[in-house]
Amino acid sequence: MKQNIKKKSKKMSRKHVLLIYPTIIGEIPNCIAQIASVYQDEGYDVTTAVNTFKKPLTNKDFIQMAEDCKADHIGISTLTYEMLLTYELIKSFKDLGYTVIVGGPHASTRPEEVVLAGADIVIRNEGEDTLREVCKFWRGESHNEDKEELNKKWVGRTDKGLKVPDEVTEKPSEGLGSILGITYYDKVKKEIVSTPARRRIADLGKLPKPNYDVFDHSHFSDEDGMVRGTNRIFTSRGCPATCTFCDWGVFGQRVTFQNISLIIAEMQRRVDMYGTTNFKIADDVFTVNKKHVDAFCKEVVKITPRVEWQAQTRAEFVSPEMMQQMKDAGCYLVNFGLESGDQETLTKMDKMCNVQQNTDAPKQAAAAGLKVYANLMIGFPWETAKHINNTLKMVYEIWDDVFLFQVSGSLVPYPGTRVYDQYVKEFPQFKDYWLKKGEFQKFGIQTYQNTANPYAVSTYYQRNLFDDSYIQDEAFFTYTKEYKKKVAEFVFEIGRHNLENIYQNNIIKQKFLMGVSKLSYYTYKIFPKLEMKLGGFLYEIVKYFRPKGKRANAEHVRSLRRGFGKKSQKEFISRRIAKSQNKASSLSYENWV
Ligand code: B12
Ligand code: SF4
Repeated sequence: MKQNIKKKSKKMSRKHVLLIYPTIIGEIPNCIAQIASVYQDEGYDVTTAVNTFKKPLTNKDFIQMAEDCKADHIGISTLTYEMLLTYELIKSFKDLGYTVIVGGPHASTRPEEVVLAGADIVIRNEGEDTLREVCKFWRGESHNEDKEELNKKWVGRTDKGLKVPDEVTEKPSEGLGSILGITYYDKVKKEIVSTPARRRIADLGKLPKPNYDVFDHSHFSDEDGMVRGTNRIFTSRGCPATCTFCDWGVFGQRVTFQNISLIIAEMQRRVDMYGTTNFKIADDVFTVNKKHVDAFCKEVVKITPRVEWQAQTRAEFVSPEMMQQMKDAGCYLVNFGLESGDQETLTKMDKMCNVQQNTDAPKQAAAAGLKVYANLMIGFPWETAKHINNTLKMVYEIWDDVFLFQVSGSLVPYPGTRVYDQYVKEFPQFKDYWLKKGEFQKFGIQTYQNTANPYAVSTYYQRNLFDDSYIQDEAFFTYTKEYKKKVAEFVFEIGRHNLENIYQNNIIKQKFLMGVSKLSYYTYKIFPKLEMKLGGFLYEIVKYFRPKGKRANAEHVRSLRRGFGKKSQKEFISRRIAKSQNKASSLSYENWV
């Protein structure tokens, strides 16, 4: 076995790390941009490998890239889906003698599993400070085979499609025991060790700037030249809430804030360097602190040229004044995590807000002239048709205030969430589903899918109305017939609402697309594969006849369809403002569009 291990050269003066984002994405992943900066500060050269819609990469490609850049070691970021592929990747790298360091949401919640899959070190939660310490200790080139030990830990896992790694790294464990926030296999103790959690990084000002120059921009650029990802900015980390369905493990409940002048300087840097002018504030709850919002709004208008931005938040953390202030400061869209219009469901999911607040917030935002997106969730195991009815009631109340309800809100029990822990005994079919081969590897990705032919991998209705397939197929939980029927009604109402807004001046198109969606819905119910085959085929035909240049990439059109296009955004807001009493807000809107 040992002779198969390819030793990495120890003589290179500068070390080289290959950072991998294995799950498909359309923008520069922020975690890799952050981690790349830390590595560079620590004296490493960095190459990145991101699995993108424009250039999908396989495990073979990642390995080739590691060989090409002569990487000393590999860093991998993990989400929960397609974990088996990531585990195969880790295994392949280990077979070749690389040392592998892993972080991200999945590794943070299931660190032992990742070590069992072969990783040398798992960095849990916020990675910057921990990685710096690991870099100091890093001596990771010698290997030791200890299959026997791993075998013991592996009991009950092999039937889930995972293989026992052949060897584990010995050296990195030396001295690692004193580094907080990591998990690794300790050769001396012969066990997996998780050191105590590290305290959250209090001063975000000390974080290095994300490095976007270590990515191939051609894989992320929009038709209008924007490099996707350079527009995502954090002004805070963490969320004070503890929703039972949310994987909030990486940042936790403590909210830490970035210094306003540093945020503005960073935004200006991105305007100057990448021409980014439309920012997405990625904070979990941007408006959690009034003073922070106030200070941000006062400063963001100083960026030249003036930028527009959007943010996401919770319903109880906004007021009419704050919405107006944000609007006047260039905000054009607020995305609310409303989740439900049923009080029992809100209480049981620990949302810590009520239906009234959920109804008021979109109204306040809309009255200020902001475009509103709203996230709803369905599929909780306690829900009945009555709960969905109540959510629909709320939907009708805010019908004119919300531009889009998002299409992917079926409950997925992420590991580490309370929903997972509370219900896994009652619904054992979803125990460790990320380790099961097949469909479970792809969950959560259909609606987001943006391949060359999206309709070959997801149904028309899932992408255009609301994706209830996990509920109808009972992928995670079981439901009554009555509930599923009500969910279908919900899907069509959400779809009708969204189509009305996206194609607001074209009733024929609205009706036609609703008809196609219904056809797609019922075809999928009876012949799921046929729907996608047919959809994929028709899509190819439409693509063939579409005038050249009209559709350079699927992502762009998707953005337009979902209302990101300036024209539809402007039309919607003008229409809504005309309806609203608050005429004043329309004036400032014109100033910045
Ligand atoms: C912005 C965002 C997106 C953006 C951009 C994603 C990106 N990766 O940049 C978009 C809209 C594209 C997106 C899509 C999706 N997202 Co998202 N997203 C987020 C959000 C709000 C912030 C992520 C982020 O940029 N954080 C900032 C960086 C710096 O933090 P980080 O990524 O956690 O990385 C730190 C550590 O984890 C660690 N680390 C991470 N990787 C590595 C690697 C190494 C080597 C090391 C040493 C350390 C390390 O160090 C980093 C610095 O501290 C999080 C929620 C949250 N607050 O974390 C959800 C979140 C990550 N998304 C989630 C999900 C489910 C999705 C989707 C699957 C949704 C869907 N149904 O399609 C897709 C997946 C797309 C994909 N392939 O990434 C879940 C993941 C849950 C899970 N267990 O898998 C989260 C946690 C939301 C939640 N609370 O449930 N998302
Ligand atoms: S408010 Fe949002 S980010 Fe915070 S715990 Fe709930 S779902 Fe997660």
